[in-house]
Amino acid sequence: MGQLGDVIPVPAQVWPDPAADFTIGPDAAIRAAPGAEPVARQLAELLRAATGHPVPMRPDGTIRMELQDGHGAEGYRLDVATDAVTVAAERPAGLHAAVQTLRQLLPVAGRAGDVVLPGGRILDRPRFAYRGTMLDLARHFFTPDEVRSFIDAIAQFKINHLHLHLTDDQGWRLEIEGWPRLTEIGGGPGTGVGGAGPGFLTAAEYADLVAYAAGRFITIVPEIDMPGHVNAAQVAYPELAGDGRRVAPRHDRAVGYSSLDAGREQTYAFVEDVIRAVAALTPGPFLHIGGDEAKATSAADYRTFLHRVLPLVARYGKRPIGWHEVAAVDLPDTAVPQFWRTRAADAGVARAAANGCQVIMSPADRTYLDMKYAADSEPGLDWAGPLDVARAYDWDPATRLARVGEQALLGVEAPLWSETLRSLTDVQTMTFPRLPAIAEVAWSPQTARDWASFRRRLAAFGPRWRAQGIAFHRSPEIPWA
Ligand code: IFG
Repeated sequence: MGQLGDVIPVPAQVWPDPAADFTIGPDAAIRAAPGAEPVARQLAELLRAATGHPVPMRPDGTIRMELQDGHGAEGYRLDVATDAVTVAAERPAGLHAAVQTLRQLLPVAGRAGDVVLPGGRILDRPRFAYRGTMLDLARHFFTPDEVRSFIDAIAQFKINHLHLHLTDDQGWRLEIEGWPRLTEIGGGPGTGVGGAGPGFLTAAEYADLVAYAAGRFITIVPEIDMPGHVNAAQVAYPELAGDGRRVAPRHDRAVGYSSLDAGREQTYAFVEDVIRAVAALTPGPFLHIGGDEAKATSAADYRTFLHRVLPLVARYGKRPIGWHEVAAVDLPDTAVPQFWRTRAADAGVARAAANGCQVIMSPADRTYLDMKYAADSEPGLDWAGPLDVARAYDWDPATRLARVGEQALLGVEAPLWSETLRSLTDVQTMTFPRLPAIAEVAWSPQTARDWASFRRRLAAFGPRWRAQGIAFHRSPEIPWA
């Protein structure tokens, strides 16, 4: 049995009490307060799988789930005593966070009979509200089932946003009403890097992923990348290529060669149709408009484009997120620049932060999960240097970018670009174990974080991921159990 605090992300406050262990026996039952039932049912399933006991929901249950004020949107209190286990949170998301903590205290092997939970109290809440990862479906498409299994895996580490990179030069992966060729062609055979990534999400499949993620308290953030990274859209609709020239499909890894025409009204009719359709399918508050690497767009046209498009996102009820280049214009304070380069300072982002914008930190040298683990490892790119587990762990988002401090941070996101990925196994191997490191950076107090403790806690996940069928990189940095 692990210790009460042997959890990733490490909880904010832990008071172990070895005299207060709780045994989940054959008569264990769960009592859920009104509103706590859906998460209580998730806990019941986990306890049944771990013990083999029936663990029914009963009013006299000694495993209690309650809703009470004072814990913030995702915080919780967990009390393990000999006679009862009590989980208290202000919102169901906090109850769900407590369940992710509890499940890490359960034995890896299922149906283990009676299970002893380590006694004591945890008082926990996240440092940052936005704790995300990103899956690039454009360079290589992953099926709804593969995305659902990815959602299950990341939810265990209290990740609460999944950014889906749906469009790029090599592919368009979400069907848009009124623009069928975007996916008929942009999601058709031969699309993707190396042509190995065909496929697309129907509106219904996307809506199902949104619901599936919400059941695990994960908000989907859809990205339509523009004005650059649009070759797939232009192949499908040559009129979007400005001078109407026919555009050839692209399967290579180059970036920065395509641009919508900021001077044509047709561009904005297209963009508005897309934003309207994506916003209608997305209950979450954010819509990502990309904005990165617009090297084929003049600086003046880039600003013209943003001045037309940012208000469209607001008109359809969403907060715009953009890669940090969007900070070239004065952003509304509802807009969220996502910093992704490796530099130590960025004047645009600092200005946006000074003007009240919140920032998502995705410095490539610390968070890009498509970076190789080591110079000689496959798959992955290496332009931001190899990224091993220690580098993904050993940084502070509040001091990473000059003049962008704690108060300006919405949170942290670890993007996984798929140019070099060809399977769900590749996705899992690049994600685990680095995403748990970044999840702890995003959830836990900086003062509670410690590499020696983290690598020991991480080692326990080897058997857990094997039991779950999740591939992971057996980094030599970690003393795997
Ligand atoms: N930069 C590009 C991505 C991808 C990435 C691979 C951003 C915001 C390099 N843009 O990162 O499309 O190609 O590491």
